[in-house]
Amino acid sequence: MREIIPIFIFTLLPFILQAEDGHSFWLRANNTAPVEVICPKKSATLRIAEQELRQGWQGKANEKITLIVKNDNSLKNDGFRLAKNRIQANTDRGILYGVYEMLRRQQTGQPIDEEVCNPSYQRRILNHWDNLDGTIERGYAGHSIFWRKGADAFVVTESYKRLWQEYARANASIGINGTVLNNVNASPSILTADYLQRTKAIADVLRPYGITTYLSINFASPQVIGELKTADPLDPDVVNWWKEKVKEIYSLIPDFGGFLVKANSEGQPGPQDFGRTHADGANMLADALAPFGGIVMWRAFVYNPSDEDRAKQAYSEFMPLDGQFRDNVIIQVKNGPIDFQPREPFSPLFGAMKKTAVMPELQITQEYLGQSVHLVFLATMWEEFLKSDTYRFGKGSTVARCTDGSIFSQKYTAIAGVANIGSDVNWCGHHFAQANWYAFGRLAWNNSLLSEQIADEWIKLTFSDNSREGEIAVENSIYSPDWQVNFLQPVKQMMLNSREAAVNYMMPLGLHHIFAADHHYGPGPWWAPEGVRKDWTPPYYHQADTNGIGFDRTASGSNAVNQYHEPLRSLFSDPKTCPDIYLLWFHHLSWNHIVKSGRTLWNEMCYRYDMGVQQVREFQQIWDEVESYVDEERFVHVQSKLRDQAINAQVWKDACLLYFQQFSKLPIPGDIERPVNNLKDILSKDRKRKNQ
Ligand code: GCV
Repeated sequence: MREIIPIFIFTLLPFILQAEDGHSFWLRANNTAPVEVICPKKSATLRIAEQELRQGWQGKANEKITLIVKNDNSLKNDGFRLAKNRIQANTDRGILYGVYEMLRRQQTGQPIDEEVCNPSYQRRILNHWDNLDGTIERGYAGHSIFWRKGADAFVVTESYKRLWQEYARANASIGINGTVLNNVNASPSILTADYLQRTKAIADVLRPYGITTYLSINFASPQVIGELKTADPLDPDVVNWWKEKVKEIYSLIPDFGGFLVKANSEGQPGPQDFGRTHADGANMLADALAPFGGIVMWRAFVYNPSDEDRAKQAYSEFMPLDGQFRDNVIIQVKNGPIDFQPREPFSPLFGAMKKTAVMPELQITQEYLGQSVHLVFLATMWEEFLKSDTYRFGKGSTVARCTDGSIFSQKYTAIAGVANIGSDVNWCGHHFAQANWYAFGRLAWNNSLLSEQIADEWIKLTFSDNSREGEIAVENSIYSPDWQVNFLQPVKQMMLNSREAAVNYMMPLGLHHIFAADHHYGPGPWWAPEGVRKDWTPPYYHQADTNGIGFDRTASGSNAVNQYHEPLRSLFSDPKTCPDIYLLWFHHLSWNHIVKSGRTLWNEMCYRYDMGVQQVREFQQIWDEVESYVDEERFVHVQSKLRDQAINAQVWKDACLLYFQQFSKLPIPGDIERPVNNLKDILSKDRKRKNQ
């Protein structure tokens, strides 16, 4: 148990909160007392572990902490055994994670009891969609921290090294142990000598923090940079080209992790260009990587403009290949069957592939959730996803258990998150977007953590001040009942409600992909210009007409329900049993259909959109009321973002209701606030934005 130190709340001293820019992530606390660290083994990673303990120690003065690397069968991979004055692990990396856990517990007031902590997934990986010219696809927090264009593109300055080190430290502190440095829409140039040298320089900085480096590759690389006539995965020259390339990479980066591949998707080249299958392509790369211990993360995000419902295509493509992949291939599957929407049911591929390793891909960057403007805490969405029961192996076959090795064994288990990190000083553009980076790491480590606990930890670590005047805690301490009641509780509630609020004001009741143009920010249910692929336009997804709204995915429609295991198939098929949250995902229903609340579908839509707007207005109030607990820099920043979010939420509500009203021809219920924007003006602003 944590020693209880007498703590009194000191309220008389003048109280000034230090301005903060968010760059330190949660690693803000300086030690409150000296600590002696004993670590018999020496390594770069252990040196970091020792230093972190000394720097962040919040226990009693002059305590001794021992760090022991020793084989223990109860520990898996990077796991560690925590005790009051001791951390033990099989690996140096395990010790480092143990140290961060000890510091987290100290700073959040949790006990440090004897406990074994093993990670849910062996590989906990960030995916950066960073382009080699320094831009970031779906990045909303500045430029790439890895790549830049221009004459200095390959110069490794001290300031870059410092930034990479800070990045590595932040990731290690939440258990992330791998990173893919470049966009899945990969430039073949990443495998040329200059870029590999830079990759080596980055890998060298990340390594002591236990971060393994991976790269996304372009399947046509042998043709584009290797000058071969083909990239056919069964061609001996191509096979040899990849073998040589892999050898070259390992000569520079001996612990290189492997490749991430987007193939035959959204215009990217792939094995199907040569009449081969995804398995042929993935296995060829896997064979090249296997002698070095590397893996292939092959994405299942594939779909083409065809008559088949987009939501079905990944399953149709990959299920027939189950069992054909090498054991160092993992199929990386997005959480939902379409594309990181504010809400989707889980992808039916989870649990369905039984002889192939599968890993979840989550999106931390808020491409479809207000980007770096809206406060949306994603842990609740990920918790909903990980806990979804696939029923593949009976009740309790959750997505988490189908992917972490608990239900069927995989040689490698992994989880990926598309990063929201850029060159902005606070890394993520919005202070609260850091909570999503933090949450991804925590859930990758322990996929049964509750979002409430993650939010609780994050707020304490990010906004409290646990320094003491002697034995006296200062005002913003986690030990202050005032801080807990008036800051922690309301801010936590705001975070926990934020994703549902976004679903409400953007696309409630199972609506999806009704964004304007391809920026994926504002509403655009009407957007369907001539010549644009149908499956890239919102009407494909909402199917609104005078009869009703929603995508019929039952047996009378695309029959996507059939890809789910019973009892889900039946549950989703019947509008009476289909959960409201997925109603219009699976059904096309009349505007007067009665939903579970007893309201008509149209009225329910009006209530949900309005509720979303009201929720954001509440967030604004909550934030204004906690002003005295936050430094001015962060307070003003978040306050201004919330104002924009409130304006945007109103536009979402007005745009969607006024647009869909053209089909429903029904009035907005009398007790709901009227729209304040005209559809005409929203449409004309949207047009202008596109022409800019
Ligand atoms: C990296 C969506 C995004 C694209 C992204 C793609 C993917 O379509 O809008 O920007 O490309 O997903 O995950 O490959």
